[in-house]
Amino acid sequence: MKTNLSDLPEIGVSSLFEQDVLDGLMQMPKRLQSKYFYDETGDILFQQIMACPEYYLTNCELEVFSKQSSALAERICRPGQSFDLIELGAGDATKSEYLLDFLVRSNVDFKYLPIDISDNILQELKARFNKSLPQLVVQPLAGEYFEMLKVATQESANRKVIFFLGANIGNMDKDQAIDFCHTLRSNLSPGDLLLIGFDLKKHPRIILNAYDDQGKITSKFNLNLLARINRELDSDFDLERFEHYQTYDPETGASKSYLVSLQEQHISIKGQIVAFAINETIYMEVSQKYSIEEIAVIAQRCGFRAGGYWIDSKGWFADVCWEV
Ligand code: AVJ
Repeated sequence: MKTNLSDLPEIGVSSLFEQDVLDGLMQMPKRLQSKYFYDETGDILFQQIMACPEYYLTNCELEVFSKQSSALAERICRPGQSFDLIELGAGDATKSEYLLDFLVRSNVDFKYLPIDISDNILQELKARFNKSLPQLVVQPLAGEYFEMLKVATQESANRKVIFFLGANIGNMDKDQAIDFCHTLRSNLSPGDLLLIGFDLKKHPRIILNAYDDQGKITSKFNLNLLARINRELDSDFDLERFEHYQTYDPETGASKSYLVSLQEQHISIKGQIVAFAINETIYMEVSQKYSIEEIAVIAQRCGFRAGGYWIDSKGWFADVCWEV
């Protein structure tokens, strides 16, 4: 049994989660960080989102991986050279599974290192792969992307292939995405590869609907962060008094989610009082959309060489390969 620092009973010390929550709710305008969505309930809700008819992203990327796995494999492998396949934000790895399966069946020599903030989902993933792909070496790393990437790098000198799929990069705004890719670049060596999944700009209504589903799962997903704060930071949010509100701006490509306070209210979190005005918002998450041209600019600015891209048949989602 692995213990997280945040699980330990505190002795006057506050967890990073507590600091980030209080910090964000003291800001004007208020905000919370979307990386905290993924507790046990959040993982389940996100899996339900991926199964929503409106949430096209997963199916589009699945199509790329299922129909073009041999082309992807060819791009990734070097004859006679083993490598480490490191997946950032692996989640349940439904997309990469196709390729992993293909690589294993082609007797490619590689190790799979999934990195995720959720230790819970990684344990599930490992158990599943041990059964379905017993020959695959899986070494899960639970934690923040760059901390875990350092751990992975210290342990082996193999060529690295980094996967950052599922439009996880969309949870950063454009400037943060560029910083992130820059940092990634500086952690890689010549010969290493990066494969990133970008959600593309498309009809604004399709994007808005993907984050404002009829079944209200996205709303539950957002509200679950308040429930998590209630559970872990003994606060008293009443989820009925907040409402999910989604926007999409076709000019910037940013789809943002908010929770709106439906009344004036005071919330106590770890003994601190946070005041909400009626209609005051908490900015929860950005899901940034890109054009192929914008993606090419990011690669160039971060010092990567473009190494091809794969797009689904609708033209809605791109997996892009960059070389160091
Ligand atoms: C996991 C970041 C790709 O932004 O599309 C889905 C998260 N939030 N619905 C996304 C999410 C609301 C998702 N990513």
